[in-house]
Amino acid sequence: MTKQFTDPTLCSSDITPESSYLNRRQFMKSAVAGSSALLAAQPLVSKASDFVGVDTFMSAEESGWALQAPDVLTPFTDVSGYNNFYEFGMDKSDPARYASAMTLDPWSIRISSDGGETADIQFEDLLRAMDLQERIYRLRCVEAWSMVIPWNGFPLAELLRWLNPEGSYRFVQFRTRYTRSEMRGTRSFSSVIDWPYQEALRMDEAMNALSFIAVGLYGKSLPAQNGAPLRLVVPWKYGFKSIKSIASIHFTNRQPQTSWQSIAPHEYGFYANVNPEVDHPRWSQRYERRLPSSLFSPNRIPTRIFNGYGEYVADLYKDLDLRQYY
Ligand SMILES: Nc1nc2c(c(=O)[nH]1)N[C@H]1C(S)=C(S)[C@@H](COP(=O)(O)O)O[C@H]1N2
Ligand SMILES: [Mo]
Repeated sequence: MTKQFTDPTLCSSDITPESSYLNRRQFMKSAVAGSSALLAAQPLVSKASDFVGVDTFMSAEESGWALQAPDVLTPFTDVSGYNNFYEFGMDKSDPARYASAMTLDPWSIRISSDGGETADIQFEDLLRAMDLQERIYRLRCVEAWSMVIPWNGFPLAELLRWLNPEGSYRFVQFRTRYTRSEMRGTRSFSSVIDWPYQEALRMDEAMNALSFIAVGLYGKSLPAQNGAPLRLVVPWKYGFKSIKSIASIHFTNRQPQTSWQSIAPHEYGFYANVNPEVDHPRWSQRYERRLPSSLFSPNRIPTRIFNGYGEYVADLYKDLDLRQYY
């Protein structure tokens, strides 16, 4: 008997088209821990997630869990070739072409708080402190396309606990690195964003078990275009919340401004929860195009509230009018 899929960490299955990924039992055996390996785009050590008790390294058959029909892993070429990373241009192919100009090593992250604490941490040190695991999540862009991506990384909650700020704060704010000389999109006249790119979460959202920091995908270190060396992944929110190439983290009690909200507040809210009932002013959010798709097979599927993760996150918003707080 096949159980209906209900887990947020979609179970990897033997149907993935990625041969390297199919062989991951092998790579797991041979993989060695180490952050320099990571920057050299070698396989990451991945630990099966014990999140909700599902071994993501079992095949669907072995584990008795099955993928939902539309939730097939998006091939690596689409995940790393069709991107939004405006720092490197506005076309979907620009990030893959230009993001490699970004210097990834060394990479430090400035930690600060309203209380005045500041510290700089090195990405390598952070990586050494964290246990890596895999999470397969749907990613739903506000532009109404979506993918299914196998991320490697650690829960954001683990990172926040490790940072252990003094006092308690209501929000956590993130900024992307901003190096104008390396980011051609930021020098463009058509660039609309007030750089650096900024995002933020309410603390209870940040501490939710689904909020994740990715340092890899498909078992390899993150491609630059996907937000190397570390980026946020918040699978129940529109993709623009999942900020890439994080250079600073700030703990605050005031709700921070976020980049898209600043550009068009009536179109993009602070919450940005995936919601088929609340349309974007210029287009419907009822359906999404699941990549890969083409003119002849558009692969159009209905969008689900909270991107299908309501079971895990709906409680966060029980007192909120989702139409008003979009
Ligand atoms: N710094 C930064 N982060 C960003 C963006 C961006 O332009 N700059 N685009 C966002 C948007 S709109 C989406 S849909 C996702 C896309 O992530 P992916 O390219 O890894 O699929 O990244 C998000 N994070
Ligand atoms: Mo997006």
